[in-house]
Amino acid sequence: MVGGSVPVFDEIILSTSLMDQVLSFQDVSGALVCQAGCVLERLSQFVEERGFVMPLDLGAKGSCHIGGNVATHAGGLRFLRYGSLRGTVLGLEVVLADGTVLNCLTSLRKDNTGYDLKQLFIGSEGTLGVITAVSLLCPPKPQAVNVAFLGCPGFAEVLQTFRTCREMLGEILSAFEFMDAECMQLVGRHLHLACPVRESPFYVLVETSGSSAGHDAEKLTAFLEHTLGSGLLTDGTVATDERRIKMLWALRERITEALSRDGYVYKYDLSLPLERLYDLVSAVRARLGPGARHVVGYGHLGDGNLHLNVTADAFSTAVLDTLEPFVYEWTAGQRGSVSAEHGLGFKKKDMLGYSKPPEAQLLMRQLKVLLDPKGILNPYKVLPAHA
Ligand code: 2HG
Ligand code: ZN
Repeated sequence: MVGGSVPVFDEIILSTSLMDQVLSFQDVSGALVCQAGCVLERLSQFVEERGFVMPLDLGAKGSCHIGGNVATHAGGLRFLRYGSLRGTVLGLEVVLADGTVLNCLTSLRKDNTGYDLKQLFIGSEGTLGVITAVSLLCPPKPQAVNVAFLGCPGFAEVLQTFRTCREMLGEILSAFEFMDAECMQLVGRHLHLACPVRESPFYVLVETSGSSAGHDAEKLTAFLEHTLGSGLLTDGTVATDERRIKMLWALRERITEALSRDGYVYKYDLSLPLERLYDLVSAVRARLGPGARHVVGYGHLGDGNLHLNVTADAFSTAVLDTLEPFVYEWTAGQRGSVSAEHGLGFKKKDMLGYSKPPEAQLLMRQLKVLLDPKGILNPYKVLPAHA
């Protein structure tokens, strides 16, 4: 997404793919300790066989490594329910730039003994140390999962549906994702996935995860009756079996893939106040006019995270200049974040100043110098060249 793991000049690449062992699993607490090269989907299978789930899930689960997930502080599709890796990671083993092995691989829920060092490495994108093992807390596997796929007549209704969802579904709400009509057209055209509801300007995917199927179904039915009756939705469908749940999730999870088949893609990943979240997509659409093939908005609405993507026939500096710095300035004007979940990597490092004040940037630089005085760890990434 941001080239965080892409070598650009003279880097040496470390692969952790042979470090793929689960080291321990505590089946009362759900604490999993594993090596950094474990593939997320394999860990999911491992803990699910034992009645738990991984606290994170994302489209790349079949190939991404847990060490990379933690190093990049991946967000993904379960964030709304289980929170960030900053909360679910219990401990880390990290190799520092001078070769010191920092063993903070605890599985304790509580450890208030001074600075929480593991937090430095979560989201550092490999610039402060190499994560070699991870301890994290897995929640119990929900007994009942339902997915509702809904059509909404406008973005105001998407927001109102989210409010109603939180009020009426409460603790069983586990994901609230949205996509606009252009996303649906693209997954239809490039991936041949059919829209399961009546064509609408917006679509919402609501997932519930709870401990009692009957109770959850009752709540979901009441929610759907209310929202359909009050004009918040144009249409809706519900899936309770795994195959159909996967099919509905694919419409949302595979948008990135559909976009990449559409042409050159300009990608933005922003945190914005919910009320203004889609205004940026409309503003960009108006600015670009026929200069773009598609301007789409989708993302983790429940987390205030917009994925704004623009496709065009090919890369052009004219389109880029229309997009930037406009998108970043607009976001900073809302006190948003220019990278909600994808990090800074190589492509976004010079945008840091839009989301962090100079004092914070300086402290980041000082930490980098302290931990990596020779600048050998993922060089050219995260920190702006000039800071
Ligand atoms: C998602 O939520 C990913 O699907 C990718 O974070 C977003 O491609 C993107 O812009
Ligand atoms: Zn995302």
